[in-house]
Amino acid sequence: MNVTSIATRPFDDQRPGTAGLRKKTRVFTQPGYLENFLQAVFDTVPDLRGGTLVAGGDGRYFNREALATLVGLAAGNGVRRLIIGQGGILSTPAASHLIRSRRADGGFLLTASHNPGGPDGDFGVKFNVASGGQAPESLTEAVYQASSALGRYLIADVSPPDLDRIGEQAAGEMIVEVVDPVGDYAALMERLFDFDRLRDLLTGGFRFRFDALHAVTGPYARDIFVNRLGAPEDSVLNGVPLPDFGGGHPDPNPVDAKHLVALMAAPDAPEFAAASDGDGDRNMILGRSFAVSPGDSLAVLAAQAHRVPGYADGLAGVARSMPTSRAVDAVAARLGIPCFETPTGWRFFCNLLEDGRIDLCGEESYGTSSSHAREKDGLWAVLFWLNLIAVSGRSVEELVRAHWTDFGRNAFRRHDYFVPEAARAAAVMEQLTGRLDSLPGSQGSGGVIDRAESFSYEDPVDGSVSANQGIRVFFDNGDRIVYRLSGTGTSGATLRVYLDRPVRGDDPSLPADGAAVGDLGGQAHELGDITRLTGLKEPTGVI
Ligand code: VG1
Ligand code: CO
Repeated sequence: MNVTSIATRPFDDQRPGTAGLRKKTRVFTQPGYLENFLQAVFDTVPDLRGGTLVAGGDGRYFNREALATLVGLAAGNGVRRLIIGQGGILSTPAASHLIRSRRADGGFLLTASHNPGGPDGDFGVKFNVASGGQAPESLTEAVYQASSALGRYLIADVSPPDLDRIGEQAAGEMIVEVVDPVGDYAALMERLFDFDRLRDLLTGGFRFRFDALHAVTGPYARDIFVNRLGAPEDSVLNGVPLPDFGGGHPDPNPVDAKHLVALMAAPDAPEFAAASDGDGDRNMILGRSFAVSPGDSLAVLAAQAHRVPGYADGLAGVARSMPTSRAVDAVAARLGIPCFETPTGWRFFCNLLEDGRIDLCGEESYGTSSSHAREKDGLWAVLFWLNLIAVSGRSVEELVRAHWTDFGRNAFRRHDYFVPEAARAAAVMEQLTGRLDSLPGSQGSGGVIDRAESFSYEDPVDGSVSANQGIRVFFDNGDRIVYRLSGTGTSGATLRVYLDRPVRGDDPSLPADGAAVGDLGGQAHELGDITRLTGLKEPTGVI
């Protein structure tokens, strides 16, 4: 096998964000760009030499070409075995599971998640470690440092494998093993959920729709819902993965997937609808004319987990990202289990999961999962909800409203401000940071500010500290506002403002959606001086 060392110049923008390196596709297709980043990972994780690696992606434009490059780099860097999903496809949770079940030394996930795909869209690469979890901050930082000083990459001259043929092929001295991307994952779901009850539900007249949004979950949903559970064929919408996701924005939330919200508001609406994102790790759950807020979803799943086979023995603990609504905290308190609060990004849950401290965790950005994987998992959440419906005989709305009555409710909404000039978004954070000491005592429209601080997290497992993870402002009436900058965008900057207002149980005078936060968004806008600093009079996105 001929390995060539190719001289390269470093790129200065390869610092991974909230979940991997995400850039415009045209940035990734520049000569040497992908090669450099992959080489920086190989240089930073020497265990990959002689080891086993998993690779696959969400099927977006450039997926196959990037995998061909990875094959050359992996062989050139001495990887012994490279396991790839057939057709280059692996959902993020399935890849995490495969890394774990095959005891691989790591994996490359080719995805920019819900960001649009195509030559004018986005592409991304995420490196996951041997536990199946996202690389910790210390590792992504080391990769960035390596990328900034890179002078060469190592590539083997091997013919590209046939990614559509299941089985082993040689790529020089490396073995490429093409595997069914769905089978192992579906079998894991069968172990966690009551498939008999689910089959009874889905073949018994219960009408449901799962929208794969032309992204990676199509083949998974088809195998699980149609083949294994007997649901009618038309239960799975947009089930064929397309390189540009059919021109859509594969982000499962009521704004980007408003066609599903409309479907669920129609007179002949099915009982249940759900969707997942580009790489299959997010989920949106809808009942008839009712959208489940992600923080509520996490809280309901935690409160009801004992009714589902995989969690019948109880939960060791739960966790939520800091900006996520505090609904699950009340459940943890009732169950007498710990509730951890982590910075945004799934990587911060991974140590807690690995150490057995938590079993369920979630984020406000439509991400929920459990100790069965080290990534969030869209289809898992859908199956969990269906399992609860099957055993309780209740609808989505009934389950959520009963939860509110029992535990109280945290109304939640996120306001996003897309600011083309990144420095103007950063200015909002800077001026708030400068005022942290003087904010307590000032009066908002609902309450007085109790506490204002920049969130810093100390990982209880490895002691690492992550500072500046967002600014949170607490009011004496229970309201909470959080400000942070997005770390997944590929242009400009997005300021995220998270609004959390505790309200009385199931109060029929309040809207069932995020509008129940009332005037908190206006207060947050004023407090952040957002109009003056960014020029935006209102949020560019409300989710
Ligand atoms: C966003 C979400 C965050 C999520 C991340 C990756 O990050 O807010 O909760 O973990 O996306 O999800 P940010 O930095 O833009 O707020 V995914 O499905 O895009 O991998
Ligand atoms: Co995703």
